[in-house]
Parts: sequence; C-alpha cells; structure tokens
Amino acid sequence: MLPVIALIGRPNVGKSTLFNRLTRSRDALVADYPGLTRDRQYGFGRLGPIPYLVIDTGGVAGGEVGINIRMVEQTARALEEADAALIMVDGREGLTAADEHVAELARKNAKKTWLVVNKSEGLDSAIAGGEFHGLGLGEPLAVSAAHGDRISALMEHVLADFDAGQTDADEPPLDEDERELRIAVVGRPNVGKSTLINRLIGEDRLVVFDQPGTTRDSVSVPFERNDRKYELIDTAGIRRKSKVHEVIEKFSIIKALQAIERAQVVIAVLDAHEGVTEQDVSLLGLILERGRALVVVTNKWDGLSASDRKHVRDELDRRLPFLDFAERITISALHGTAVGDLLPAVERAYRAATRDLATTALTRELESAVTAHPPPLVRGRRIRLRYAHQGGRNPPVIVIHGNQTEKVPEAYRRYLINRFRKAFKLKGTPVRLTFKTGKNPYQGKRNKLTPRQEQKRKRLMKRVKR
Ligand SMILES: Nc1nc2c(ncn2[C@@H]2O[C@H](COP(=O)(O)OP(=O)(O)OP(=O)(O)O)[C@@H](O)[C@H]2O)c(=O)[nH]1
Ligand SMILES: [Mg+2]
Repeated sequence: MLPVIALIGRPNVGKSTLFNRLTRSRDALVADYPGLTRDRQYGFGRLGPIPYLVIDTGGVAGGEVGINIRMVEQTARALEEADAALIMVDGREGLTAADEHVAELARKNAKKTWLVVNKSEGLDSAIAGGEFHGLGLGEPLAVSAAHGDRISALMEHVLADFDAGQTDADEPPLDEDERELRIAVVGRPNVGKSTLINRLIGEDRLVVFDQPGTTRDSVSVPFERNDRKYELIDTAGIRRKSKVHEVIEKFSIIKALQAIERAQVVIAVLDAHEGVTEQDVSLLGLILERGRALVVVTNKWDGLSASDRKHVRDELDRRLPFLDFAERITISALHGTAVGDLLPAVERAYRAATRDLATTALTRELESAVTAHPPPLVRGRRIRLRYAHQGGRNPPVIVIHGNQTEKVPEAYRRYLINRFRKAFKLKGTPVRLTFKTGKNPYQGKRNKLTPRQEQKRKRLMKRVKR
C-alpha cells in the first residue's frame, strides 16, 4: 500500500501549493484537459524515495475567527485516512491561534506528524522555525512550496519510515501464463460494483466478506477463466448476493486509489441512471493520471429508453473527452447482459498497455506524422522532432527527441499521441509522450557503446538526417 500523506493547516499557509508540487508528474501527462485537475483533493505523487498518495484539505481556521465545522470534519477525515500528517504553518506570518488549534487536532488524530514551516524562502531554517517549537509537533522543517526549496529533503524525512512495498504493477509479468492479471473495480457507491463482481466470478462461488474496520482496505478475489488467472480487487466489499442490499458502502477515494495502484487494469463503473457525476470525473481523472489501462463500464443499461441511452452516451462524450482512449461497454450487471464482453476488453487494454514498441517503427511513424502535418514555427524557427523510442510500459511512454520540444503545443502533442495510438493499436491505455531537446543522448557516451550499438547508432542517425 502506498503511504498516505495529509496536508493540513489554517487557510492560506500554502497547502494547495505544496500539493501541486508533490503530485506534479515527472512524465508529461497524457493531456491537459481543463477542469480535470482543478480543486483536486487527492493525488498520486512521486518525489523522494517512494511513491505515495497526498490529501489536500481546506484550511481550518480557529481562535477568534471561530471554527468552520465542515473544514474540521474534512481535516479529521483526512487524518483518519492518512498515515502521516504534514501540519503546515506560515513562516512569514508567524504563529497564530489557528495554528494552535490545528496542532491540537493533529496531536489528537494523526498517526504521525511533521511540522512544516512554509514560505521560508530566504529565511534561515532556525529563524523560520523558532517560534513554532511550542506547538509540540517536533522539529520544524522550513520549506518553500512555491519555490520548491527543501521539498525533496522534507519528503526524504517523511517517507523514510515507509517501504516501497510490493508495487509491481508497472513491471511486466515474469511469465504471462503464470501470473494473474490484477483488475481493480472502482466507482461510486451503488453503481453496482458488487453485483458486477458476483456476475464475473460466478454466483455460487465462495464469496469474501468485507472486513469491518478500516475504510482503506479492499478485498482481493482470485478466480480463473479460460485457463487464465485473474485477481479482482474490489473496493466495495463483496457479499453474498442476498446480502448485497444490506450493505451501506463506505466510499473512500483512498481505497480506490490504493486499488488502482495495485491493479494492472481498471474497470471503472458508472451508473446510467445517475449519469456522470463530479466524483466520477475526479476518480477517472486520477486513473488517467496514474496511467492505468482502463475499461469504462456503464451499468444499469437495462430499462432505459432509446432517448435516455443517447443522452447518457452524449454525456459521456461531453464530460469525459480525456477518456477517448478507453473502450466503453454498456452492461446490465443485474441481468448479466454484456458482462461477458468485459474480460476480453480488459485483456485488450492490458496487451496494449504492455506492448513493445520498436524504435525504428516509432521513428518511422513520427516521421510520417511530421511530414503529413509539420509542427509549428516558433519565432521563425521550426520545431524539429527527430526520432522516438519507447521509455516505458504500462502505460507506454514514448520519448521524442528533437529541438525546441518544450514549445510543442498541446494540440500537436495530442495529434502525435493519436497517430501513435492508431499505428500501434494502443486502445485502452493512456499513452505518455515525453520530449527531449538538444543533445544527442549518445553523445559523450560514445566510448561506452559496443560496436553493434555503434553501428545501430550510425544507422539511426542516417535515417534521422534524411
Ligand atoms: N512566498 C511564498 N508564498 C507561498 C508559498 N507557498 C504558497 N504561497 C502563496 O500563499 C498563498 C496561499 O497558498 P495556497 O496554496 O492556496 O494555500 P492553502 O493553504 O491551500 O489555502 P486554503 O486552501 O485556503 O486553506 C498563495 O498566494 C500562494 O502563492 C511559499 O512557499 N512562499
Ligand atoms: Mg487550498
């Protein structure tokens, strides 16, 4: 499981600024769709030794200002879900009554605390931290979220107690036949996840009972179909069919994110009767951000009129344009309609996500894309895209080398992704493009190349120059 870090503090101390820094993906993201990352509260992060999840919260005021109950509740919930809390204070404004209030909340509810003195750029660590010792949260750590000062050092401290655990979802299986395919089933409460899972594994199979207690644990259900091993990661808790209705599901984004992390493919379930809600959009955005192969399932398709169905389809197009890469399947988990289409779609998505892409083929496709539709001029100079190679699997990362690549417009990036997607049949998986400008990466390393590699390099450079 990924460590979960909550950011708490009074308003305006810089929680969201730090959140953005901690969750900023190092790879260029699939695409920048407006609205997708606005006001996000949860995020995947990778800065420092191991990956983690971060929760941003609204600021808790206190003291004379009075206490906003909703904010306190939100913060208490975050502390409950988190393994560690970063209590943020403002090094420029100094200690306030609200800080005392937040500290008390943290001392009571947090499993582990770190005191972060933000806005400390240009301030000596000892001076910035001095007055905050009294909060009883240990040694103050001075940072600047806005400028990025000492953030890596902070995360080294915070993450030192956690280990990377078994996060092998990114790795290709050692033996495709031996290893099970891990599938997370996620979605809002009541969309029909449990009914769907019961359908998938067979009605009379021994079912696992949800462990009462934490909101973070998901249940894992191994099963086999057509000599293929699967593991379903259920975030709802599985019941005997007769008991499904007795369950009031506790929805936790953290639980869903942990399941997404462990899975190789995600089945995201929507409810045709409810349409696409805000919560759906943010959950789907996080699946994309994590780069997981995805099948989008719209459940409760039975009993809808033709015009209702059209309405739902249109809404999916309109609200989820960033998911145009994923296969969409409409089902009725209740009646079992089209449930049989699911595992084949999952397999297709997984194969696409783990496909090997040859450098020559990628470069050829890049060249033909550029010929058909050249990148724009930037201040009179054309952006040059010279060659491409694969930088990762699940999701596929395509690295493009060239000049002025930082100027490639978003629309052109999408054009390239679509070209690669078509050419290499990458339906079902996000695709990441990363650009590298400037020097030939082989330069300076030339004496380290074997003769065969050297030959390959020469051939490649020749192609590229043409
Ligand atoms: N100088 C300086 N300003 C910062 C730093 N971090 C954040 N700020 C600024 O402080 C202001 C508040 O930042 P936010 O990140 O929105 O603060 P917040 O804690 O999320 O606020 P609420 O969500 O309202 O509780 C913004 O104007 C930021 O630009 C920093 O390290 N140094
Ligand atoms: Mg904020």
